[in-house]
Amino acid sequence: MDDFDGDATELLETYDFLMKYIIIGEAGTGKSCLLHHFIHNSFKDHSQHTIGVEFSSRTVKLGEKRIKLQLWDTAGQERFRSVTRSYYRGAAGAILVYDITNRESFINLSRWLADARALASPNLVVVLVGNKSDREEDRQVEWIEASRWAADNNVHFLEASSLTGDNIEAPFLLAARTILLSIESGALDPEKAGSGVSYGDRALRRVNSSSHLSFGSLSASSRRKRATVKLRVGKWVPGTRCC
Ligand SMILES: Nc1nc2c(ncn2[C@@H]2O[C@H](COP(=O)(O)OP(=O)(O)OP(=O)(O)O)[C@@H](O)[C@H]2O)c(=O)[nH]1
Ligand SMILES: [Mg+2]
Repeated sequence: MDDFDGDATELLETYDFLMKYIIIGEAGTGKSCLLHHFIHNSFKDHSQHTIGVEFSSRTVKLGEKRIKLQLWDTAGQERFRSVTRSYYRGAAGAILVYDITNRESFINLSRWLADARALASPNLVVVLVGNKSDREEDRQVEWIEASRWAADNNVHFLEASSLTGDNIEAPFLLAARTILLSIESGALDPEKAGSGVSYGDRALRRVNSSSHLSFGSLSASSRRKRATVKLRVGKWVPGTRCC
């Protein structure tokens, strides 16, 4: 946790950007556990199927920017599909989860992605997560196959374990960094309705005082001692949009 400076319980909730994320994928792939580990830094014992949608949030730091993530953990079960879909609207980021020990959850990814792209922000940033990487002996989906699928579908990809905590923060930070870069390039306008991002009061104050938002700290973040974008993406997909 040294390389990560986020605290969901902070009293002084100032932030530069507010970003909406959805966590999607088949039932039982470990979405709730992934999110629980990200928020509480521990494995969620005895996780039950999510009923509908559950909300949580955490503020993270990327370079000089404080970003509040609004996280919508959706139920994977088919019977909740119409309810959960209604939460896709205006999401800036999607964490798309499959279980590396369950081939079915991988086969169905296309459907999840199509739904998300149809309903969320037009600039939706998707990070594919192959969860349960601790269960190597039960693996049914090879890393190379998933990385090809990710490249073909223009999404980021990594494997993680909600049990051990391995790579648990990377998907959330990676999506945030990609979204920030889109804002910087002008591709994404936080003031546009449905963008999935809005300015926090910290950013507005800065805009007022300088009329210009600088993201220089992002690209320089890896050089900074307190850099927070130290993503462990060893299993990265060459040619995808980030890093
Ligand atoms: N070994 C291992 N088990 C995991 C991991 N993540 C989740 N699990 C287990 O997988 C099961 C399902 O986890 P959940 O987080 O509830 O799954 P979900 O995707 O939220 O399921 P729905 O809410 O029904 O969509 C639970 O029994 C967890 O203990 C992991 O990284 N490794
Ligand atoms: Mg769940």
